[in-house]
Amino acid sequence: MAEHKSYDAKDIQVLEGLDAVRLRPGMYIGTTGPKGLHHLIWELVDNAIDEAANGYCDRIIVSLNADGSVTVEDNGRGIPVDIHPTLKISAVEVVYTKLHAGGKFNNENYAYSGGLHGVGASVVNALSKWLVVEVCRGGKKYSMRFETITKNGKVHGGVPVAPLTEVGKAIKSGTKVTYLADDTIFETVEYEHETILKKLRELAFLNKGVEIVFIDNRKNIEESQRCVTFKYEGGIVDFVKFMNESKTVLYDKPIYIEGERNGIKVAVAIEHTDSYTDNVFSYVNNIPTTEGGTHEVGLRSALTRVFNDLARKTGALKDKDANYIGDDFKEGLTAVLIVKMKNVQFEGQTKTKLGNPEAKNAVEGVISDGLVEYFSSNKTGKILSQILSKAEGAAKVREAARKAKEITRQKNALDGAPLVGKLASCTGKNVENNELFIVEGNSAGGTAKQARDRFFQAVLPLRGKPLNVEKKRIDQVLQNEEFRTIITALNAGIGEDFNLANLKYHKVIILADADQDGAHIRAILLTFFYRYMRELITEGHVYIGMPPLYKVYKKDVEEYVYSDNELDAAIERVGKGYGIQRYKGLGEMSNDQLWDTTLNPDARSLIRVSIEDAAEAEKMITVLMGDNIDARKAYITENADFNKVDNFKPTAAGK
Ligand code: 0RA
Repeated sequence: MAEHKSYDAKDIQVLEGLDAVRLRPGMYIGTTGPKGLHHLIWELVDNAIDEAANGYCDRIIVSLNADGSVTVEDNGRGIPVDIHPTLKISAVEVVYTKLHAGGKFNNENYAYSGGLHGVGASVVNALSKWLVVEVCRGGKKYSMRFETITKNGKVHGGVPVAPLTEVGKAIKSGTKVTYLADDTIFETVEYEHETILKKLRELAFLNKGVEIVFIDNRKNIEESQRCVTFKYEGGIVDFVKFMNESKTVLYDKPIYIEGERNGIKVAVAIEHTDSYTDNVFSYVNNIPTTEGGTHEVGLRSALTRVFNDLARKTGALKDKDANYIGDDFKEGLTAVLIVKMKNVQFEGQTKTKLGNPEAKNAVEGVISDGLVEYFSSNKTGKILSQILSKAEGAAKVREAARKAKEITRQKNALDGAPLVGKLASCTGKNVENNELFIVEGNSAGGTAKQARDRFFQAVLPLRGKPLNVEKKRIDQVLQNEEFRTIITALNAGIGEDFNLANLKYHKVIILADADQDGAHIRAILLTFFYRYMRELITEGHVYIGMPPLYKVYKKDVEEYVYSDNELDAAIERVGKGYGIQRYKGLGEMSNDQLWDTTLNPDARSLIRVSIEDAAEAEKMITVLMGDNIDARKAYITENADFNKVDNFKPTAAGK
């Protein structure tokens, strides 16, 4: 390799920005865990997507290379190579060494970019051991390399090895970036195939017609998974169809509406199914808005207003009838909403909630007009009547549920008795410290009751599998004893009445066996929380307890092992003459063992459930328990090992 003549001191001063990134990576990419690592890819892909969104590029290739580096390549115009008038360095160099440099080269269209939330390619450079960019533009090919170097005992990230250099001719144009993430910065530099696959598929749905290729050339990847191409000419209409694959739809073709108001671009695809729950996904500038926000409020208002009007006009609602509410049209709704706008403000716990008030009116306006137009045709009458009768059913059940809830409330107030028998509550009164263990099975529940610290740990054993909430309406859920017990124990209500302020336990810990049944019970409980107590998850109160799978022991050493991957290492540590005990279920453990491994806050490991985990659990339940047998078979085959603890990725390891 060539000798690394870096720029002189003056240039390193210019690089102070990048050193700041290395000093506090969290400020720029959120975390140095797996999420932050993957953020590097999204940062570069965002830039390529911007180029595609402006119509200059229709193919993006993301490759995981065998040496651990990542390449992101596009066939856009190529990053400009001319010398910046004041900085006296090439535009390429500016892009990779200046924080937030992207804007300087922006034209008007470019400003919608997902890159708005992005901190730019320079952050990727700062956090890489090396980065090489190749640009093809104007018939020429250019290249530039950056490295993280040590100078006078100090580490500097992303230092140019030489200025941008012409290296040959080019027929087409485009940009190709390859970087190696710095393993001294990141907790792990292992990329997750599945995470990248999902995200790239999502981006392909959101950017119709753009071909996105994912190549995984790492050692352990099966031949059949090495190369995947996504390209959806139908965009979000295809996305909705994809999500409804395992469901029974009420009409064949999703309704698609797009338009622009006050500079805000809006597009939505909508399709109802016979399910009782909804799946609404929204994005702002390609960024998922998991917590919703003003644009979703606009969508809801449009649906409520237009469908109520149409119900009156067609006589589905009589003069004496009350209007439907938004939830009635949301039942069974699958929708993808995308908004593109400038000056985006994100709010909420995870900064995934759109705050801009102007987005509500724009979305509501575009979608209302679109729906009115769509249903003014005489060809759409049947679709309308399907939607209206679905809403009518929802409204009836809403009323029934209200009554059922009233009964439940009265019942709970009257006979706490059966509950007291099951729930072993704790004596401490500080709800912030208190923990509720929801334990699979009576026998494990009994052990947990014996083993726990009664001061702050309560135990609720579940007898069998709780009712599968898929395909159940809220009134049926409320009649199920297991769920009633959970609702009563948590004390915070359910659905619209859910109020976190009344929560009795700030940690709700699901404790199930590490087998298929246990995974199923976990998924059912998560789906229940996701649907009826979502805040419990978004506010970080739900955890998965991790019982050990094995104990490796010898005379006076013993080591507990929580995943198959760790077993070999533990055996090695314990050394010759070891024995192994395998725990098939929680019920096999003694009081002391359960305390030492799973209950004791100083020793146990908990996984905090994120909203993404819960959504994933719901999806698993929908597919596994839903109507579509083929989809179910396919899912089971693809995800045969649905015990994997990492279905529930740790977002914050709790103690
Ligand atoms: C600004 C202006 C121009 C190209 C780009 C940005 C650009 C940036 C990236 C980042 C990754 N791939 C990219 N492709 C293009 C070109 C302006 C012009 O040609 O006039």
